[in-house]
Amino acid sequence: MRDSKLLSFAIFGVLFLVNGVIGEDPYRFFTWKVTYGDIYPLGVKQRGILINGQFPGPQIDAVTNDNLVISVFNYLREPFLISWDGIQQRRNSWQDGNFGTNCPIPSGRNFTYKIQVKDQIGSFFYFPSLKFHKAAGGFGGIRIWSRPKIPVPFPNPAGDFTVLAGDWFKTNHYILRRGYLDRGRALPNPDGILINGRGWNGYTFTVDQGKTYRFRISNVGLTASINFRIQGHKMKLVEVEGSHTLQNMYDSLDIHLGQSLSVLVTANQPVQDYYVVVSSRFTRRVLTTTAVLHYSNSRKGVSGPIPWGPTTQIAWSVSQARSIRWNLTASGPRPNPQGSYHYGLIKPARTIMLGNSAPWINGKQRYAVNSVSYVQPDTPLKLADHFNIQGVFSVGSIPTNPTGGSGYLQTSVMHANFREYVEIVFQNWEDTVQSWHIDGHSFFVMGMEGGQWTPASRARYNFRDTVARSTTQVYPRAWTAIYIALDNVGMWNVRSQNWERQYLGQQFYLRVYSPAHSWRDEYPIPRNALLCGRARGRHTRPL
Ligand SMILES: *[C@@H]1O[C@H](CO)[C@@H](O)[C@H](O)[C@H]1NC(C)=O
Ligand SMILES: CC(=O)N[C@H]1CO[C@H](CO)[C@@H](O)[C@@H]1O
Repeated sequence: MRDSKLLSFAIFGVLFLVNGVIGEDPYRFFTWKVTYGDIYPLGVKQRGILINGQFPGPQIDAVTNDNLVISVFNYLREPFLISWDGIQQRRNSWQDGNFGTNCPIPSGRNFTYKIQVKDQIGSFFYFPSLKFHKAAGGFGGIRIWSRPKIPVPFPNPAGDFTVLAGDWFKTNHYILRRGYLDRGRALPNPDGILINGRGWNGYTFTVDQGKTYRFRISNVGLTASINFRIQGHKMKLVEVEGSHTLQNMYDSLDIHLGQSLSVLVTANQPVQDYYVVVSSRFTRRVLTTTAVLHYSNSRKGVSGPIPWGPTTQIAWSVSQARSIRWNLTASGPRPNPQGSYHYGLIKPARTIMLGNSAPWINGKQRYAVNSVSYVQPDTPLKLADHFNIQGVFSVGSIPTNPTGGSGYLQTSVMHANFREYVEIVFQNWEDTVQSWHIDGHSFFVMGMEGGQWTPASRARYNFRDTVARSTTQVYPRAWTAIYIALDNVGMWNVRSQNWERQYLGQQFYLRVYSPAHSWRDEYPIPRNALLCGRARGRHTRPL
């Protein structure tokens, strides 16, 4: 039974590769100018990072399998890269836009990303990955629509809103970076929350009474989980990072760092304006901001008390997380194992356990995974690997289980075999909520619970209808376990979505490796790849 299923996945895989010719799908072209610009999101002037003059940056709309050609012109005085959260970059970690995969676009230069949103739907976002630029903007929403013939498990909404929300600092990003992080000092608390780049009642969503709207909400913040709610309105959850969910109703939803989801909201209340509220979660001081849900014929502004968020802390959030399930009968592209709902029937080949910690190293605050605090090499790992440049990294430079030892600095790369099916347990012994992301893949969230994970914990996994997503939270002194099909050859960033932690070392790269070196498994290096560090002067094609 199990073997015949695996065989059918394999056959499907071959057909997929034979048919999956990149040239057949439509192209969409974007030209982005990245500049500094004055922004005043919390009332004080800050140097923001704008894309085509906009903060947040422009929305990307795409249909499943579209090819996106995005030319980025860097007019900052610093090197710059954009990464694409949750976009799987199949066979193509060359376009992932982290320092481990790409050379930074130098000041005054340009680079053209070529990205195919293969077999994906859903709500995602892009962000600047280097130098704490994310604290200055440079992020924007990505919507991947289903192809016209693919049924979507809910009626077409009357409108589709992107909500980019998150905590924000009034301090400029280079001071956060140079004055705090680079000196080994933890960041101060954030100053507020932004909704689409605006503070209190700064942003308006206009709706017609009686109609239903989709809100795609991403937590693009730096350090805090958030809670989202709309005064007087219930929300029907329909999608989480590309998985169509069971359509449960919620009064409010927790969204952890880097996570995205979609809800449907029907404007079924008396005609007036209502608060759209985002507040920080699990922070000592609760930060709150509001936007406005404006009924198109309303003459009455927002009024009444701002609805409270959940007052109970962890238990409420955990039980809400468990209620988020996959709609097994909804159509749409599926995560691997391709075309299958049977992720729970396949036995993982091994278990990797990742423990986060906050060690002091050489008198500086750092963050670590299995005691290793990641340091940037002088050359992107992907290029060092491709050109076989020795001494940049070594595979196996991070243990696959927590060691309990004290923290140390290392350019950490973990080995994995192409098509390996792996269980990863994120074990959190700290007092803060963690948020973990894996590039190039989506994974099944099997379970989360307090305490230490043991093999007996598997008895309480969801083997049937959990969602596949690319970012999962891990509660304080608790674990979260995932199953992941490593079906995408490349050099993939595994990171904390807390940007202070990511910047100070809570990340590493997973090198998903195939000895076949076939273009069926991984595209060749792009002709326009920037070459830097010890890859400078090499050639992207053999001479
Ligand atoms: C799941 O999707 C199906 C098919 O589109 C839809 O009819 C159904 O209402 C959904 N079920 C739930 C519980 O959300
Ligand atoms: C679209 C575009 O103008 N691309 C330019 C980017 O920069 C290179 C040189 O670095 C030019 O050759 C391209 O024409």
